[in-house]
Amino acid sequence: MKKFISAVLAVGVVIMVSAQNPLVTHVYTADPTARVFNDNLYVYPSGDCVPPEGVDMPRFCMPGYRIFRLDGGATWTDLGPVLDQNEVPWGKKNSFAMWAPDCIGKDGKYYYYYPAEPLDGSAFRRIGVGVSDSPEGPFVWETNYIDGVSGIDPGLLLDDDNKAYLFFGGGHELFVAPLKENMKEIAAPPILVEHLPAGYKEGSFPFKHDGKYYITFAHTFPEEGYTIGYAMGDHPMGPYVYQGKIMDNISQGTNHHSVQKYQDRWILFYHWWDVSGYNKLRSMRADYLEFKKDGTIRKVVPSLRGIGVPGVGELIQVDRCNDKRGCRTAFHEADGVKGWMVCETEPNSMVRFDRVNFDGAVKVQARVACGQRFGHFEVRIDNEWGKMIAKFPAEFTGGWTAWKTIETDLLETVSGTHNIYVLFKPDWGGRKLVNLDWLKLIE
Ligand code: FUB
Repeated sequence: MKKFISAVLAVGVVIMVSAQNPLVTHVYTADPTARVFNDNLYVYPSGDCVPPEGVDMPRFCMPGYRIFRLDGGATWTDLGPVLDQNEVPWGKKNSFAMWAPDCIGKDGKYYYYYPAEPLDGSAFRRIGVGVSDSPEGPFVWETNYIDGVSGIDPGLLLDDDNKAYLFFGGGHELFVAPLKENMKEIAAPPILVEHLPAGYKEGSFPFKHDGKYYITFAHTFPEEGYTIGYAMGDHPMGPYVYQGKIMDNISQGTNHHSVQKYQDRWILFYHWWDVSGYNKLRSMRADYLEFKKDGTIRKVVPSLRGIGVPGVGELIQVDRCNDKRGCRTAFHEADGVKGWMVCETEPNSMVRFDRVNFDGAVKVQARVACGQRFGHFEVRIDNEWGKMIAKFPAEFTGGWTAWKTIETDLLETVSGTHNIYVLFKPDWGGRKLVNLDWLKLIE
């Protein structure tokens, strides 16, 4: 059988980026499936793009996939492209139809599942698979799609007995089929996942927790639009019992997601389009998720803060704060990169940013834009009146949009993880102190 390896990954494009929510902003990413392999947290998203000139794309415009790995506490490394639309052996060229993928590890091999538009016109989408010795690829792509499966959004479950199941489907129905030992064929025809509520459903994601099987799915209610719902069962093939919503509708856009445990905490990965302002140019995000004692799930409220625990050398994006008082956060564009800043920093205003890892830090940097010279801002730990660990005088940078990185020594050695409080103190009569983009600990 003719097979080929995705050559693009071999080019080894590696870009380091760092973020709280959204996880990355240098490319649009959607449908994030997170997996932990060899203690590393990976995300396998799809990718949105602005349709190239001449491409008439009323739906999502999605040319291919990339892989991301969490390095340190808050740095998502872009491992580069993994599969381009025109490398799909059985796919229609330039179809921009590379919707939500998944990846699963079994017996030392990694299997990457993805939907694409088939060349033979036999369905809207078929699902293909590639295999690799590494979760980072390169993958050897099967020459044909999985026979007997047509639909979108593959979601994989590997049970404790090493049997695998493929969930898929988008529309009013979701399906599940057991996979053969080879992970490339289904072992029995797909069956309907029954007893789910009526309405449009897609993006099913199966997982197991405390002996129970869960299936989560994007679900639309007529008045509310996309939400994330979930159901629980005692067997991977069902029956499942609907339990309610994990996330309310956050905006009129899709809500494909995944649920993953990493370093003892459960995380919901999902996407939103707040960066682009357009619901077909999405950005992946993550927030912590909690189970109640009876195994049901507490609703997740989307935050800008997300899950990152920045340490030395990583950006502390204080604009994605846990709490603030007397100041605002707003979009700005610095060096061509769109981001957020803390601004309108009135006397005694404050931002709180939880979970910063101080191990090894001796200095702290701040990215600021400032149009005056009076007052200072200070960084304290643990509470607003806690130990002051840095003090920055207001420094005129050339104006409120002229960005500059300033640096100072930490006033005390701090170790471990602490919540930080940034307090803005303009001199008497000053209305605002500084625009602050980020802080960074330095060794
Ligand atoms: O990203 C394209 C499609 O939109 C996905 O396959 C669906 O789950 C929805 O997110």
